[in-house]
Amino acid sequence: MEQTFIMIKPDGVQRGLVGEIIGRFEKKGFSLKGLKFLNVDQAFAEKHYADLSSKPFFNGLVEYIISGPVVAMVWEGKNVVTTGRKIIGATNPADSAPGTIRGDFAIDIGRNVIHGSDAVESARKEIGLWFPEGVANWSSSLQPWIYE
Ligand code: DAT
Ligand code: MG
Repeated sequence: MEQTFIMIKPDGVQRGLVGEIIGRFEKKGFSLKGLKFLNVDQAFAEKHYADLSSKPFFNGLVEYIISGPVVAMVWEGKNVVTTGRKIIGATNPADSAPGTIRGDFAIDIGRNVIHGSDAVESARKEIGLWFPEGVANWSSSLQPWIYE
């Protein structure tokens, strides 16, 4: 089954949105496979966002991600990468539809509350970076009520 990497950024933690965000993925029917609450350092944040290292906002982005603890998660389910991105909403909260996490809880692009992998391949890379020890092995007993 497909997996994605989801991270609640420091602003999401500070603003008390952890339960709300986890609840949205849970209620959708996705399965939580990995979860940790941690601070990352500059080198780690730069690695996570390596693809964006040439962007003018890169240094500010790294400073933001290391400014407080984050919630790192692995979620599993059918099409979870694409659907997870839809649940999160557009990168710039000015363009995120109401009903999405960023549309409901964010205003500025540099404080957009949450990260989600943008493709199956980047999800695989990000899960490897954030969860080198692996994730939990379980499957929900509700699966027959979620999948036909
Ligand atoms: P996403 O997080 O939706 O995958 P991204 O990977 O293009 O978006 O960029 C990573 C983060 O960098 C994004 O969540 C917020 C920040 N960012 C992106 N574009 C930006 C811009 N033009 N100005 C400031 N910050 C930006
Ligand atoms: Mg991205």
